[in-house]
Order: sequence, then structure tokens, then C-alpha cells
Amino acid sequence: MNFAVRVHNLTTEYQSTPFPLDVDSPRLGWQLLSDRRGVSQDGYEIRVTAMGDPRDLDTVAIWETGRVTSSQSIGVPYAGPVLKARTRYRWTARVWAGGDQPTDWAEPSWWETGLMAEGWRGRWIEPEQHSTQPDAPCSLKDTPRLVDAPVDHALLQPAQLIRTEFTARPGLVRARLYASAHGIYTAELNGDRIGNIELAPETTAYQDFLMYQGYDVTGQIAPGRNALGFVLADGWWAGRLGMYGKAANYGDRLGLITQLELHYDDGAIETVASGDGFRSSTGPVVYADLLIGQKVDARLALPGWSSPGFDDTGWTPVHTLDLPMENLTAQLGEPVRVIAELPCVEVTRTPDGGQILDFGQLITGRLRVRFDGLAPGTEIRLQHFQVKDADGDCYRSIYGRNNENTDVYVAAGADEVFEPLLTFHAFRYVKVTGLEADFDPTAVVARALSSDVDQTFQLRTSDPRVNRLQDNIRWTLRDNFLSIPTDNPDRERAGWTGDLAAIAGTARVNLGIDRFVARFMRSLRADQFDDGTVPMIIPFFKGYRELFQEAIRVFSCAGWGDVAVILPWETYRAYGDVRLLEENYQAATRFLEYVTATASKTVTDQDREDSDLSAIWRATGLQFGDWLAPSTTGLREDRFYDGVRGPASTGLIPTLYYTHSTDILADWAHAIGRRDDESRLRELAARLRRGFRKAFIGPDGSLSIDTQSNYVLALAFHMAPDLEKTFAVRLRELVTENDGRLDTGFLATAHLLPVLSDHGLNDLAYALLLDDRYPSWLYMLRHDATAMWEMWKAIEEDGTPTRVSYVQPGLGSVGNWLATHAAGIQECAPGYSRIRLHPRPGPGLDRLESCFGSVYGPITVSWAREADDHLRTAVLIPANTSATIILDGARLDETRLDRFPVAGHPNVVAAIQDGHRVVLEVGSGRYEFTYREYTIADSATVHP
Ligand code: RAM
Repeated sequence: MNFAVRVHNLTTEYQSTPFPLDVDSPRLGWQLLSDRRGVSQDGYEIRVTAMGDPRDLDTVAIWETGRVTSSQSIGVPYAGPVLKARTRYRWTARVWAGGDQPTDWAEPSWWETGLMAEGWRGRWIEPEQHSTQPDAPCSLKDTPRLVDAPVDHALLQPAQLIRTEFTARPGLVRARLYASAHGIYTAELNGDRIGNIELAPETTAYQDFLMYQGYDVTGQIAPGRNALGFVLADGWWAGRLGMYGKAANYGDRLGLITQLELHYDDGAIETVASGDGFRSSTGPVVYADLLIGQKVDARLALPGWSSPGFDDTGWTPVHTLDLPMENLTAQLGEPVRVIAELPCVEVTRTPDGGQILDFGQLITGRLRVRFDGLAPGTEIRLQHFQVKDADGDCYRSIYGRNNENTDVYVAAGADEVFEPLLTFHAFRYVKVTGLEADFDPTAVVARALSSDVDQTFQLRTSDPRVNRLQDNIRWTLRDNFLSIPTDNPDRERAGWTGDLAAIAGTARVNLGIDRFVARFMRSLRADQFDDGTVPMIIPFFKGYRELFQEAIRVFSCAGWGDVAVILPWETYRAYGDVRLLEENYQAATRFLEYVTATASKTVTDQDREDSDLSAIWRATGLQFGDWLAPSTTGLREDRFYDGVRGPASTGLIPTLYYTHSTDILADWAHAIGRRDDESRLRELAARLRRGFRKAFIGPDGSLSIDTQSNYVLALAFHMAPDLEKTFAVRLRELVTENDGRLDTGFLATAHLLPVLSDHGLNDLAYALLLDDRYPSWLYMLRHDATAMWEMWKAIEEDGTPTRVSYVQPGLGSVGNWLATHAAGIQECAPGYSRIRLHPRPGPGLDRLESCFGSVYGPITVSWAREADDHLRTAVLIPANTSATIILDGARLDETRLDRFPVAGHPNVVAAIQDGHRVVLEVGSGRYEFTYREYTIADSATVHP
């Protein structure tokens, strides 16, 4: 037996134990753990057993691969017999990693199928209810009027309770509940909540793709009478969504579909399926809207309603309906869960008698509060908000109908716990009114909600501000990655595509997003137009669809629709997920065809005479450009639209993105073996580059619109390789002319520091990172930000806040650079099977420690400055991968590993001096290098 290598962290479809998983051929993966250097796998063996029939638990091996000679340890497709519905499959693996002896078998893992193709016995049921009436229509023109528009509470509908009872026999060995809703639901069995999934079934392009969830409820059912209950609320289906708070985006009536399956030891399966035996009633939830809040009148509680024996004679039989079922799909990706609990750190009083709770962190989530001894009928209001005004009171940063953000609790008079499960808010502070006594901070906890994906990046440096910045970026992603990637959770909660494309690199470093992206892309494919247009918001719900149709009349713009290309590609780079590429290739191709068709309508008559110029995108219509870059965007009243028709509309940025997406799609075509497509796309990219040069680059190598944004993007997308030095020099000048400050928005910020570090301007990258004057990341921190702001100046220097979002990921895209440059962790091959570690220490930081959780296992990089200009750089490279390590400013003869020279070291595969740096090839394992760091002149030299 080989004890130096262990197999662990088994995953199925990139998750630990997914259920329900309705995938015909799930991909299996594992990690190798070893204390040795240079470990790689040369063979594996997988064994899968099925637990379909409860009488022969685990005994049937259904797929045994035997020894397979392969280094593959990620994305190995299951290739055994056809998988059955409602079956738990357990599996394990062992590997060969040098030598004839395999490792021990790994601790087994499992996945469980859902209903697969067998479909549903349950049918859609609807409670007797009033349908949701959308608020009066509104349009862009109404915005000022809507700034503080009151919510018409009369339009809000109560949550519905649904119940049924059933009898279970002795001998129950397994029970599973499957459920989905039009709306959102929570489920209860015999008085206890089922599972820990929140806000199910989440938000997807419902018309095409509505997820159902599965729960193991074996332990919650006893022989005899049992009761099953559901609470149904508006959620994304019928509730308010988007900036204008329009309701009924998918439907105006709540519905439920469910089936409970009881498996007995004699092999029998009994099913309790939604249909005529269910009854409904309203209860204590007076209304529950995702944006407005939830009101509970505890006096209306119906104790025991989800327990057996409850008298439901006054309840109404539900309606059983023939509604579409084809869109029902097993949960795809990690569900939403409570991911953290935060204590209240401070309570302050306001002049009007309110009390303000501070949780010290802007989260997306809800409160859980205990109220003791309130008089019956006491009404407590909990108003959630993001920033304080000058008086320390609630500042209403949200315009539109969504700004109420208030949960209301009407006490029944006993000791009570209030936790509104059918709404959520983005907040750091909560204003409590209606409570005379001093609020007891230990009686409350804030519970953060997010899609329960892995957190994959940790960073600590010698500068606490940089650590805080990293924390803010991570929180901003978690606050926004709730089911879908949103622009912000306070104002809009919409899947604005440009924001996501811009932070895709940062997101894939910080969170385990493979399945999250697969789900988003499925909605994107459903909402893509016939002509290939990718609307700017996914899912493209009715409220925004109408707004775009009536007022904006443009559905996509450069940098936004490109998410269809950029996002799957970034995700593939992180996970090596080829299936994601295959599933989305057509959508990405159709998007690019749409761009080509759109571009061809915009070129001038003169352009048409030149085959290169006729390819570019002149973009005459709406473009957001480098959205919210300080010099091209101004605030006007409560809107910030000045940048929309600004410099971007010349076609410079549109052509940049057109080229970038074409390059990516060419690489994508290559990765999935579409060689014809690849060469066609490479030819298009070459034409676009020639056209770009003719249209937008002057004879002296300057861009026709001379902004930081444009140079950054032109460098990042390699628009003119021979002019990169000229571009870099001009970019440095532009920063200098701007008093050493950055001037980029949603698109270029992601590339600003990487471009500087990659073009000999690493010192300038650090200067911008560590600057705390406006506009900068640390300016936000100086104003007490705990998440990223939508605008560089959401808060004025004197502390005055603005009506924008205080938790928007766009400007947090610097998080990518922190990982790929400051720490220097990059992939050379998809999934990090080959790694490039190129840390870039810079002025202002003495020390950095980082850890990135790749699919192969943790990759760590830390560096520290020591006496005499010496640097100590330590790395960990996971087993079954290898790495190129680049040490800037090092000399080969002075670089040591384990106190011995690296050149000729038995654990170093290759070591060379390449100009000002040492380049090393190593296998997996831990390494610590020490070397003297020589200064590289901070000149705009191009390092490829
Ligand atoms: C805002 C959104 C989003 C952005 C668009 C252009 O309303 O918050 O961030 O993509 O505008």
C-alpha cells in the first residue's frame, strides 16, 4: 500500500453530494493529497454501487472501471449502465501515482438521482387566492416621481398555507420529498421545517426551466398519522422585481407541485402527490414580497397547522390544474442557504425614538429576532438599509418602489421569534421602530443568504486595508450571487450581464461557480432572442422586458451581451469543464452572429469600400461604454445616464469587445475541436484588428479617444501587438495627467492593474491599489464601506451619501488582479492542471499570503520581504499538477530552494534565467525559495 498519497474530496458534477441530480452521465472528480513532491496520477479505478432497492443496501456494484491508465482526476464521465430515477449512487476511487501499488480507496461519496425521465405523479395545485395586481405601470420617464413612491400595500397578497395528512406504515426505510412552486415555498413535516434550503425554487427563466428540490425526510416521519405543510409566497414569480418594482413577472397566482415518496422494507413505495387531497388557507403572513419585505401578524398564527390532527375543516380545497410540467428540472447547482450569522455590534437611538442596529457588515439576508413580553398587537417595524445619513439615521439609497425594505411584526403577546423566511434585504443597518424598551443586541442575529458555493480564495497581506478590500470583494460577490448573479441586491436584483462579464474573472477566483454558471447559462439560452441577441438582463423578466421594449428599444450592448462568450470561457479556464463549453457553444456563436449583423448595419458607406473597415462595429445606438468611469459619467439628479451616449458610441469600445469575443470564441472552437469555425473566427479577428487600426489608431499610435479605459482595453485585448509599448506609455501618461489617479469604469477596471503589471508598470499598479484618494478602492474603505460601491463616489468626501447601490460587484473586479498578479496564481491549462505562479511583489506591501482552492486542491503562494532586499516565496502545488514559477527580479545563481541552489536541485525540473527573472519548472508539493530581489526599472517595457 502506498500511504504517501491519499484520494479525497470526491465530487460529482463539481459538487460534494448533489441531490436531486438528473444528469445521465455525471462527471466525477477527486483530489490527491501527498506530502511528497512531484506526485502525478498515472491510473485510476472507480467503483459505483447503487442503493435503489432498500433491501440490498449498497451491495450492487453497477460500474467498476478496473485500472484505467490516465492522469485524469477531474471531469471523468460516469459510463456505467443507464442511471435510474430516485436512486442513491455511492462511489469511491483509488489511483496509481508511481509504482504498482494503488492508494487506499477514498472515503466514499454519493449522488442521488431525482425523478429523471419518469416525471411527476404530483400535479400543479393552486390555493383559492386573489391574483396579484401589478402596480401602475411606470417607465424610465417616471423615475424622479418614483424616487420615494409609497408602496401600495393593498396590492400585496398574503402567503398561502397548504396542508395534507397521510399515514405511514412501520418498516419505512427511506422517504423523499420533491417539490417546486410558482412562487417560493418552505415545507414542514409534523411541525418542523424540512431541510435548510432557502427561497426555493430560486429564479430562473421559469417558462423554460423551473427547478424542483429534493429532501431526505426519512427521519421526520413516524408510523401513523403525519402531516405535510407548505408556505407559499410571491417570490420571483409573482412579486416585485427590478428597479421599477413591477409585480407578476411570470404569473399572478401561486402554485405548488410536490410528491412525497415512502419506501418500505418490503420494497413497496407509497406516494403522497399534490392534487385534490390538499387544502389551503391564509395564516399569519399578511404579505411577503422579496423587495418590499414581509409582514407577520402573530395573532393570526395557526398553531399546529403542519402537524397531524389539526382541524382544517375551515380550509379551502385547492384547485388541481393542468399546467405545463415540461419546464420542471432537478435543482441545478448549489441551492441558497444561510452562509453566515452576524451579531449586532451596536445599537444607537435616533431623535424620532427609533433604534438603529449595526451588524458591521453589509449582507444580503434577514434578521432573526426574539421579542420578549410585547403587548399583543404591538407593531414593530424593521427597516433595512445600507448607509447612514449625516444624522446617523436611515439614508434611503434605493429609488423606485423598492425602497421600503421593511419587515413588520405584530406581536401576539408571548415570547416570540420572528424570522421572515419569504423575503430578503441588503443591509448593514436596521432601524427598529415601535419598540419602547431598549433593544437587546443579544436578541438578534443577522443571517446572510447566498448560493451555497465554496469560498475559494483567501488573502492576507501586510496592509490591513488590502485585506479589508479582499473581504469587501468577497462579501459583495456573496451578497449578489443569490441564485443568479445580480447587479446589486439593494435596488434592482437583476442579472445585468455586463456586471457579470466584468467580474467573471474575480468571481471564478473567489467562489466555486461552475454549476452556478451552468444554471445562469441555461436561463441565458432560454432568454436569448431568435436573432442571437443576449438581452442585457438574464433572466429577462417581464418588468424589464417591457421597459426595454417601450423605452430603451435596444436590448444588448458591447460588454454586456458578451457575457455569453466571456463567462463560460472564464469558467472553463477554472474548471476544465468541456461540457459547459459544448452546451453553450451554439448560444455564444449565435450571439456573435448577432453582433456581426448589428455591426454590418452601422458601418459607413466609406467603410464599405474597405474589407477591414467594413467589419467593425460603429455602434450608433445605445452603448453603456466603460460604464461609470469618472470622466465620462456624471451624476444628474438621481440618474447617471450621461455616459450612455458618450465616447463609447463611436464604436471604439464596441469593436474592442467584438474582437475580444471573437478571439475567445476561436479558442473555444479550438477547445472543442471545431477547426473550421476556429479558422473562420481567427480570420474575422484579424480583420477586426486591421479595421480597428484604420478607424481608431492615429499615425502616432494614439487612440482616437484618448482615455485610460480605451488604452487599458486595447492592451488587454491585444489589439495592436506592435504598439503595446506606445499604448502603455500613453496609459502611464494619462494616469500622471490625472494626478496619478485611475479613471476607469465597469469594463476597464477589471483589466487596469493586470495590464499595468504585465507591461512593466507594476509599481504604478501598486500605487493605484494603495491610493485612497477619490477615485480608488481604498477611498471606499476610508468611508467605511464593507462592500463595493456601484460608483467610485457613492459617498462624497464630506460624507454625503448618494442614491446608488452600496453593494455592486462591478468595481470589485480588481479582485482578479489580487489573485492572478499580487499572489500570481494563474492557470496554464484549463482547470489548473498546469499552473503558472508569477507573484508580483510591489512597493507598499511587505508580505502576502494567499490560498486558492482549485479543483485539484489548494494552491498557495506567499511572499515576504526580508532583510537585505531578500524575498522568501513559498508555494504549494497540488498533487497531479505541475507549475511554472516566475520570480521577478531574481538571479538564478542567488536563488535557493531548501537552502540549496535551484539550478541542479533534484526537485526542480528546469531552471533558467530569462532577463530579469528566474523561471522554474516544478512538480507538485511545497517549495520555499529565497532570493535577492533586484529592482526592475519601472518603464513601459513589454513583458510578453
Ligand atoms: C444599472 C445596473 C447595472 C448596469 C446598468 C447599465 O442600472 O445596476 O449595474 O449594468 O445600469
